[in-house]
Amino acid sequence: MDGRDWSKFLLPYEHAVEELKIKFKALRAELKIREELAPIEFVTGRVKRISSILSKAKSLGVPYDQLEKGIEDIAGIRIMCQFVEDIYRVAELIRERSDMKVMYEKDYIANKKESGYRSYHIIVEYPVQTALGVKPVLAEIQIRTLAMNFWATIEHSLNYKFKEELPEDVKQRLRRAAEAAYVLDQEMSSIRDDIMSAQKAFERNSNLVSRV
Ligand code: 0O2
Repeated sequence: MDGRDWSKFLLPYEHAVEELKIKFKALRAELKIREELAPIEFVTGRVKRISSILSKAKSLGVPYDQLEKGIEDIAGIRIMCQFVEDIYRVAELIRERSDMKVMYEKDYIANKKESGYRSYHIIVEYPVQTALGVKPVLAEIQIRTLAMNFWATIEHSLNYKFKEELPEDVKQRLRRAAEAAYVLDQEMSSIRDDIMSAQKAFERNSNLVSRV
């Protein structure tokens, strides 16, 4: 493929990322109005770089004429949540949508990756309206807490700097850091639960007092 062919190939993915970002940011805004503790903190998106598409295709053995089906994260969306419970809530909201079709899901929270990586991935098929008609493209939606994102961002950049040849002791420390991030997530959830229970008890007491 030359530069022009790549631009044509990537166009629907660029549209998909832009549209999905707008849609999930709108969902975030709506939930912020409707709910006291909205589940979405922030949303980002990117189209995979050509060099990354080619190296992933090579490592997965995907032929160039099968990139659309073989590489599922050319269009990528990230949704960051405050709490682990919010991740499953957002996944449910995605399943209920009629503007995208869930193809499959990967729960790297219940089943963390060897590196220590945790996130919830949903592969969706999203219909992009092009000048030539509807073009369905695959997009990967990664849903994670702020702590999971903190860890994944740093681990990714360290791997990139060291060309995926991190020394074993560094990998081990990163795995431990991933566990520390997960313990932090659990503690934050527990603090939230305690505050919510205390607030409910306070509201119940206030109602009783106002009735007297
Ligand atoms: P980039 O730069 O984010 O685009 P598998 O064959 O199952 O191991 P597969 O099929 O590539 O992996 O899909 P998977 O597991 O859903 O992971 C795809 C993306 O998840 C990655 O994209 C990363 O964004 C993220 N990810 C997965 N594992 C790790 C990890 O150990 N550390 C970090 N930081 N991110 C991870 P790319 O293409 O690797 O990179």
